[in-house]
Amino acid sequence: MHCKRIRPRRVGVALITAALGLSAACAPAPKNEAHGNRETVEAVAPVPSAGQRIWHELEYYGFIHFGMNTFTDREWGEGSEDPKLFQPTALDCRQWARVAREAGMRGLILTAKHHDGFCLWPSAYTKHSVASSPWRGGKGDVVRDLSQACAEFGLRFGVYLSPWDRNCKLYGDSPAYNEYYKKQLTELLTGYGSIFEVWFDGACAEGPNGKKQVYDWPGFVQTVRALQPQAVIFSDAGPDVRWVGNESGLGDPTNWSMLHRERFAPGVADEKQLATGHEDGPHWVPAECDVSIRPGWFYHPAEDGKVKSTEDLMRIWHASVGRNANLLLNLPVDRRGLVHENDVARLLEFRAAREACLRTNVALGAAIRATAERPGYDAALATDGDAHTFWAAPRGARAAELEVTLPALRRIHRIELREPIELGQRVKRFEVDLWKEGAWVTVASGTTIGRRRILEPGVLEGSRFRVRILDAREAPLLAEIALYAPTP
Ligand code: FUL
Repeated sequence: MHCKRIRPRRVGVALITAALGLSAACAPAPKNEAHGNRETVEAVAPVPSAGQRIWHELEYYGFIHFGMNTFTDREWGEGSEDPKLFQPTALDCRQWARVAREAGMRGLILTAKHHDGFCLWPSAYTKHSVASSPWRGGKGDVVRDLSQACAEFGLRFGVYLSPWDRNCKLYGDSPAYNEYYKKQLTELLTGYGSIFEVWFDGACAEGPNGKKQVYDWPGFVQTVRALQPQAVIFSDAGPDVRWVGNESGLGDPTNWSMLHRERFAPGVADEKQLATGHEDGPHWVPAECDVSIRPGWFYHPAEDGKVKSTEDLMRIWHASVGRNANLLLNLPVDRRGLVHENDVARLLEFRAAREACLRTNVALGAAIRATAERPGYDAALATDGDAHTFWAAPRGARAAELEVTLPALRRIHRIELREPIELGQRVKRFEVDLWKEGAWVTVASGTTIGRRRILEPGVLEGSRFRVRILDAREAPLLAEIALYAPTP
C-alpha cells in the first residue's frame, strides 16, 4: 500500500505512537461468565476492540479506484490534469453497490482523493474537484452517491483520502498542508454518514517548495477518533488494521493479529513483519489483504481481457480470509462510471466458486471428543456450526487433541479451524490427522489459526479425523472444526 517509487521517510514516530495510544484497540477483554459448573474463560490480551470485532466479521469488501486516472489511463496522476477531463458518461454508484452486494462483499472503500489531488466530492477547500468538471454540470458528488448506494444495498462505506497530494500548493509546507488534509478528512467524516474504515496510504514526497511533507499522523488519527469513533483506521502501522505487506492479496501462513505497533509508522513498513504480525505483540492490529481484480488499480481499456481468473481469486481467498485476514478486492470503475461487465461476470463466478467450495460441512453435528476440556466448554461446541460457542482446554493446558468421527466414510477437500478471537489469538502450532488403514496419517499442519484458517489437504477419504494442537500461548480454544466435502 505504499509508494514503490517514493520511499517515505520515517516521520514523527514518537508522536504517532502517542496517537496510537488513543486507539479503541484497547477495549477491556470480554469474559465468559461462570454459571453452574461452567468455569470462566478469561481473555488473553490483547483482544479486538468492538469496532475491530465488527470489522473482522466483514471478511470481504471492495476497493473502488476511480478518479482522474480513469480518464488519463494512468496509475498515478501529476496533479496538473484539467478537471474537465473527468467526464463519466453513465456514472451509476447503485450499479457498483449492487454488483458488490451480489458478489458477496460487505462494504466498499472509495478513493475520494488519489495522489493527483482530484476530489470526487465538491470540497470547499480546493477547486480541483468534481465541482470544476462538466460531469452533471459541476453539481455531482461521487462520495454522496456511493455512500447512499451503500446504505441502500446494505453495505458499509469507507474512504481512502491520499495524504500525498500532487495538486495542492500547500503540500511540503507541512503545518499548512496538514490543516488542509484534516479539513478534507472532516468533510468526508461529517457529510456522508457512518464510515467503517479510513484507509491511510503512507505515500509521502516533496512539495512545490522542494521540502518533504511531514504528516501529522497523530492529528489525522485524532480527527477520525473524534468524528467516527467506531471506524477502524488502516495503514502500515494500524492503529486498528495493518497492511499485510504485499499488494497480491496474500496473507502469510503464520498470521498473528497482534503487533508491536510502536515499531511501525504509515509508509514505514517491514513487509515480512507486517505479514506475520508478532506473537508477543501488545496491540491487536489484524491484517488486511489488498489486491486488484485487474493488474492496475485504475481502469485501463487495455486490461479488459486481464481480469483475474476465478482460480486466481480462489487462491487469493484461501490466502487471505483462509489465513486470518480480511480481503479488500479492488474494482477499477471504467470511463462510463460502471464496473465493467467482464469484472461483474468474474465476481459472480468467484462467489459461486466460494460457496461451492465450502457448501457441505460433514463435521456439522458429528461425534467429537477431546483429550481434555473445561467444564461447560465441551468438544461438541466445536462442531455445532456456531462460531460464537467454543471448546476450551483446561486452565494451564497448552496442547490437546480433538477427534471427529463421521457416521460413514466421506470425501473432504477443505479443513477449517476457528478460534474465538474475542478471547485472544492463542494457537501456535497444530496438525490434522486422518485415520487410514489402521494408523493416523498427518494430512495438514500449520502454525497460527486465528479467526478462520482454511487448509487445502487435497481430496481425502475417511471417517475419523483428529486435530492436534501442539502449542498455544494460553489454554487453547476452538470455535469450529469444519470438514468440507467437494461439490460433485
Ligand atoms: C498505493 C497507491 O500508490 C496505489 O496507487 C493504490 O492506491 C494502492 C492501493 O495504494 O499506495
